[in-house]
Amino acid sequence: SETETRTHRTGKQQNGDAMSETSTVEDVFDDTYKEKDGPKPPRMLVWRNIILMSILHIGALYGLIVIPSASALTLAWTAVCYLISALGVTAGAHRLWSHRSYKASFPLRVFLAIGNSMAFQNDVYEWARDHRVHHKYSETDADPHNATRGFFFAHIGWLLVRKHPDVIEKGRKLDLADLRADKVVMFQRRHYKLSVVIFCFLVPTLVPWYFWGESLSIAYFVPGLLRYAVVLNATWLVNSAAHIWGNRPYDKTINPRENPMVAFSAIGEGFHNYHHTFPFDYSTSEFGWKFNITTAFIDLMCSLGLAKDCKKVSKEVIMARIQRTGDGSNKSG
Ligand code: ST9
Ligand code: ZN
Ligand code: ZN
Repeated sequence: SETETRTHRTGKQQNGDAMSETSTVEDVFDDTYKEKDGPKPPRMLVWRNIILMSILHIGALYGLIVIPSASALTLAWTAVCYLISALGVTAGAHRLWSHRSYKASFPLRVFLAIGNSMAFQNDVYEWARDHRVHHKYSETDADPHNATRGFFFAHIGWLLVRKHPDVIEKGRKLDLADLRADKVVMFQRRHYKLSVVIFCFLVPTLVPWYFWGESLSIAYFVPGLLRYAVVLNATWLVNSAAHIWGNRPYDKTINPRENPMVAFSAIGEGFHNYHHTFPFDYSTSEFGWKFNITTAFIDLMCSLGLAKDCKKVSKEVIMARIQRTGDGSNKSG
């Protein structure tokens, strides 16, 4: 059921690294792209998104205020929803579908797609397409959340304006055949809106109401809106904070950084200097389960026979890279 895709040599490899790793997707930085000269296209606000995102965040603030009135079970359920939706992004859209860093069986892919709809961050196909252009054209006009445009743009601003034409132009040239061949990805894309209504809003709200008599309002605002907004912001911090603050032990020539606080809230996705250096590593980090629930989850899935073929960079390659391009801050030596 898993599709094999073309194998690309990594750009870093051509630069003379003693690495043998290859990447199966177009997630490798392309240093041949040059931004177009001349004035940048005007910024075009998308008022619909500005209004919806404002309403969401006001609703989430209200959810924060009513936390003391929520039952312990509802709070536990909120944590469960956080975890499932976060895994749908980290283990699903990111490590599996954007980077193909491991292989997942059909039932696991169904679970991850449900978690992904619960996270409501665009369908897997669109998410992975934007994410592959982000890696390939990092910090340029063709990067959807180009962090050189500042914290706000990288965090949420990019979802409130029309995309730079280069994002779409370069995105259209990406090879996404592996995604189109995945029936779970295409099914989620076809039924995306309905799946979001069910898994992002109805299920989080109705479970506490039906099973332990929580008020519909608290169930809607806490495990529903507040949980959704927190997962969004934890995700966006990888694009904003982890592209601005932190050490660069693996490659000091790129912007992405190691940010432990982001790693914690994004269940393992804040080791972002490592991740942009070795995008195909299933763990997105050198340090195993440390701040990395997602890696623990994938390892558990492997032990249950639901996942396999995890790609991992060897210690020797990591050490050689630290020596060659690191900023000297690494503590693993
Ligand atoms: C959200 C996404 O929040 C978050 C992603 C974060 C990524 C983080 C990565 C970090 C690493 C992983 C860490 C995970 C940590 C998780 C922690 C969990 C605790 N290539 O889009 P349109 C085409 S979403 C090729 O309308 P505009 C497109 O197909 C939040 N083509 O562009 C279309 O073609 P056609 C909820 C592309 O008009 C045409 O272009 N969702 C590409 O500029 C127009 O597309 C929202 O808020 C591409 N890359 O509008 C809605 N892109 O016409 C967000 C586009 O032929 N989106 N195309 O069909 C929008 O409303 C709009 O996209 C827009 C831009 C307003 C932002
Ligand atoms: Zn990044
Ligand atoms: Zn990535």
